[in-house]
Amino acid sequence: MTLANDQRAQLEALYQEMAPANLTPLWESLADLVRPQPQSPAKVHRWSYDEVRDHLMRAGDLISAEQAERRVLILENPGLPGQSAIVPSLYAGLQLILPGEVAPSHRHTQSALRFVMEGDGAFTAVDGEKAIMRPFDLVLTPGWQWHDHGNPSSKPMIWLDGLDIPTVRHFDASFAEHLESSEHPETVPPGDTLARYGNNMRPVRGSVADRRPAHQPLFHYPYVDWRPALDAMAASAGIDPHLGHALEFLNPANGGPVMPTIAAHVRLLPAGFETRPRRTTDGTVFVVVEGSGTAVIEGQEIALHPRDIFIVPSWHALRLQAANTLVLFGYSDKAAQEKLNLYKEQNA
Ligand code: 1HN
Repeated sequence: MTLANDQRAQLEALYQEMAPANLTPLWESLADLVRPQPQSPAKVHRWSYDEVRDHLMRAGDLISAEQAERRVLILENPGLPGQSAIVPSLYAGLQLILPGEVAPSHRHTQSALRFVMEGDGAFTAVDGEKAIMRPFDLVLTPGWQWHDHGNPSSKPMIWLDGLDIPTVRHFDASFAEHLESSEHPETVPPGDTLARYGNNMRPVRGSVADRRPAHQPLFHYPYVDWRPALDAMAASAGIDPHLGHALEFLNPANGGPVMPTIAAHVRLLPAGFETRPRRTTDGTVFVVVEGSGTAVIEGQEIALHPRDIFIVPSWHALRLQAANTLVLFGYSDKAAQEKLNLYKEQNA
């Protein structure tokens, strides 16, 4: 905008006079507000699992899960300081639960996923049904479902929490409640819902609504199921040049993404494979499940090692290079963006 000097001076005087009335001129910020393409404030970043784990274990010596309610280190994007956000719409943290500990039952409008990084045999109980967790299992606690965690095993358990906290904050729609007792009473035996809904089947007749919310029945996607599915796909299908072999986790109630705001998927790249560049509007959080290689994100190279966590901000082109069989888990706000007709991708 080019303005004459006296015009600029008079406008500045006007801005000062209108500020106490809570008014600002759109023409000074229009270009920032309505951009020709996304310009994410989030930065490309990788957290080394071992480094986060060291800090988390030290926290484990200093504060109990019961005291903390949830003993979590937030993975804060360096471009979004103080916002508890890993990308603008999503949160990520690493949670530690030590042998014998209980993280008390609560529920909130935020939707959450857990992706197990380490340990074996701790549980998340969702509305009183335990999902016994093993490495690289995906467990959901959809919005407004009671959840507590416990670790009856003899080893620490660590998982990645992925939540839509910044999204719910954006909509100003956060509600939360605590259960009086720290553990929800057991409603059905562990694995009951997985048997009913996890095999592409559902009860012919059943009291779905009074056991599990009909819109969101399934909450456990075990590694022992999804990992062989990727291998089978890799053995028989042509490979997608942009994704490798990729499978999305589904909500069996509607065939859509796992939760209303969050989509999650896994992908496998065979040794030596390199993907073509692809950019999407859903900034994505990735976990390296297995293998090693390189992620090239808008030209920035990131070395990938097992259990590392890295992010690809919105509209950043990603290329993946697999040194050996590379398996990744990823989650993003694609589910929300598709509902809002915002999602776009470009495959080069
Ligand atoms: C939460 O409920 C959990 O249940 C973990 O494990 C992390 C971060 C913010 C708000 C709620 C959990 C959370 C959270």
